[in-house]
Amino acid sequence: PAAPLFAAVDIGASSGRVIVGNIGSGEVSLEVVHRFPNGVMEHPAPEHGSLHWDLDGLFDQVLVGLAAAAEYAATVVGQIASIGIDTWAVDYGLIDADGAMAGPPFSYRDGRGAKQVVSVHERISPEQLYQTTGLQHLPFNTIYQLAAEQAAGQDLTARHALLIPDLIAFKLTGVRRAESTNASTTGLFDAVAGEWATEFLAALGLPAELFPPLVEPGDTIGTLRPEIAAHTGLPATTTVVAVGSHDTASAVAAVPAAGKNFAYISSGTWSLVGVELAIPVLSEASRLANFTNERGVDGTIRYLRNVGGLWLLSESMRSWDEAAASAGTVAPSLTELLVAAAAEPPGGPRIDVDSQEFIAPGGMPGRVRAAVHAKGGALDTRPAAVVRCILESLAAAYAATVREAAELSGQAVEVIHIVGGGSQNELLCQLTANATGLPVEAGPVEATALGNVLIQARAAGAAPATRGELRAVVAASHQCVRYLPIS
Ligand code: ADP
Ligand code: LRH
Repeated sequence: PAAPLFAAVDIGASSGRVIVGNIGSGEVSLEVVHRFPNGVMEHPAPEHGSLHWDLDGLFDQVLVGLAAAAEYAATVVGQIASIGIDTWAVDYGLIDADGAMAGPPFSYRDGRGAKQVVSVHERISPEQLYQTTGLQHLPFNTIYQLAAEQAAGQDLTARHALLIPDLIAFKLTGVRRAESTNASTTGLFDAVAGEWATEFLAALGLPAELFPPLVEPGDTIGTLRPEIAAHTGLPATTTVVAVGSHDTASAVAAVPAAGKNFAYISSGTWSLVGVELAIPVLSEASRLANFTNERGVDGTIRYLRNVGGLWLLSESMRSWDEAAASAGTVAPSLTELLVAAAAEPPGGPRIDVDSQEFIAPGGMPGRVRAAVHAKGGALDTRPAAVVRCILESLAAAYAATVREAAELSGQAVEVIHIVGGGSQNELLCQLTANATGLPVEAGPVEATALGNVLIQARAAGAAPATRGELRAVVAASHQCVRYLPIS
């Protein structure tokens, strides 16, 4: 029979890819068969101004990628056995009984959630919320976005809220499920029981059936709808298998750590900085430090903080690109910027990368400078200086977060693993080693897709059982780059 292959659909806030994973003799190899850009889009008139994801466009790209996966499988005499889907967290689409979607999903960068924080907290106190969900307070958590739907008069009865990966799985299979790692980012999920926090749905007047039944990573969601199989050329038997559908859950599952005493930084649009635990930390100190207890694969706890990320850099670059285009010039590339930033003197001004003032798009270099000025500092307009400020500030935030994660959880940390797109940023990795005083192991870049593939492979009996063994498969397949602290 043809060798089983596993297709990972991994869509981040800045780009998506469809990757085919092949497991063989203790190693895993990946073939990227399709890449596509992603980004927030502003709603066209008459609703001009609100921020959304182009879900229809993304789904078209998923289909292109799956067709490419089928074609690739044929060339290596393999067969796609299953598909796993992961994306960023918290956002969702509303689906009616017929499966129709009420407009493109909102992006968490839209300000509508922040406007509902006070009214939600009047009904459920922040202490109660944390006791049950263990979730970091972020103004865009699903719970606040749903309150915004109510405030806008949106009819939520007879509808399902499907988080983005669940929505894509629904479009592929017709089956409505909620995968638990991503459900844990809603603010409506009980971190200890591993179930929906139905008392909070009731307290907010949300329908009890708003979310579909939960599934765990490794569970089968359904089989491809016949028209999707025909369209993509995938076998009619291809299943969609739940993985850590929260991209960060898949990334953490594939951190190539050898022992237990490690911290991870999943570095992309955001930086997810923390440790893996067996049970949640729901203390008042943890709430005040704004740490989250998100669910990981195998019921683990991803004890982490969502720290600002490379959005600050990519959004700055977008501004410089726009300015250069209107001046008829060309802005420096990412590589050029990082080389120039590395030559800047250390110890310059820093910003609070977690500040809410950086969530919305637009004019990022100006906002970074304004934040420096607000603290009495000065930052000149040269892109290299701005990039150095962003990276120094990120590294300082990583160091503080790793220290606090260890203190609040009691988990010892001897090494930091950086995975995701940001693991290629040598300056950021070195600054992180310097700021933490710990060795940094960088890579793999595609940890999220690896975690996605490995959980599917394990469900099919093609990968080992324990998380440690899965991590060993990643370590055997990937050479990390090591950065030692330089004082
Ligand atoms: P997300 O999943 O949130 O879309 P990724 O994990 O794909 O994010 O990471 C994207 C980020 O990785 C970019 O914003 C960029 O800063 C960084 N990056 C990508 N390629 C490189 C590179 N060659 N060198 C340094 N940094 C890179
Ligand atoms: C990273 C991520 C992160 C969430 C944010 C909304 O892609 O999923 O874990 O906090 O997006």
